[in-house]
Amino acid sequence: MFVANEIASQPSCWERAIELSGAAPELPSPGERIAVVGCGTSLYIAQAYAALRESAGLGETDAFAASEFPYRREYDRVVAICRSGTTTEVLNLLRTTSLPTVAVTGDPSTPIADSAGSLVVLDFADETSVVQTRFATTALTLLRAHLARTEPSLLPADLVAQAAEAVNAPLPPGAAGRTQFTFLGAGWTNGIAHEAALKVREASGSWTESYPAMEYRHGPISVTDENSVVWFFGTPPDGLAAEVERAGAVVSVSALDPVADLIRVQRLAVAIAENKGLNPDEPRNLTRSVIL
Ligand code: F1P
Repeated sequence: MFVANEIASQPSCWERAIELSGAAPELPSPGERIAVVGCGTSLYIAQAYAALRESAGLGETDAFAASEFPYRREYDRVVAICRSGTTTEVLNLLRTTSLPTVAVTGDPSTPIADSAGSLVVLDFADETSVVQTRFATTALTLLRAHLARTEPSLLPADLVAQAAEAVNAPLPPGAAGRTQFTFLGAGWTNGIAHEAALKVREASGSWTESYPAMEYRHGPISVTDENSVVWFFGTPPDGLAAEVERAGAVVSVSALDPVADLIRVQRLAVAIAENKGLNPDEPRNLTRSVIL
């Protein structure tokens, strides 16, 4: 199974990304007004990065699906995230915008090389799998480590060790046998929650949802029962984890860094697929790169 090996290789990929972040002058400087774009997983990584950068006061940062870019707005730079280097919406945007662009990609031998103004190449984190795991987390670690050069608190000093812990950490007992999965975040971890939901959806063909944690009380909790798993990234709002547990859900609250905790979700996605007799390397109706 390709995806299981790619999941396990994340600690060493993150280590290389942190090293590379010191030698990536193409990435935005503090104060620049930037737009970050991607599709699918890459969009959710863009959302996490945008919220992290803006909340740290490092510059106005908006995230968009590449298909939804607001062409009338002015930005100092567009940052595109694209593992394959071939996703149609990303290439269209890079080719049509007059703004300066930089792309973070896994494969510099693809059309993105001629479409973006500059490239940051994470070929060491590229993947064989359709379902993205290590490219996404490595791209986020690179971007986060680059921000941490100005604001060190954004990157835990033991992040790589936490990733190694997450590769082997126990999964919530009984979670892989459940049928409905909800991921909750706040601030920058909303992007992580969306990516977690996409991962379980893609790899295991399960019904998944994601919300800001405080929003869960405003409706979604009404369908929580003994078929549910509810996964918190970061500290849950007061009383919510207990409330969700009372409703019958398996609850995950972890002390790990949220991106390290995403590794546990990737492993959960594989475990659910195996329980259902599915091959997570062959998600239904999905291709490694979506070309329209
Ligand atoms: C975008 C994407 C992935 C998805 C699948 C198909 O890829 O939608 O998010 O998991 O692999 O492609 P990319 O633009 O980053 O290559």
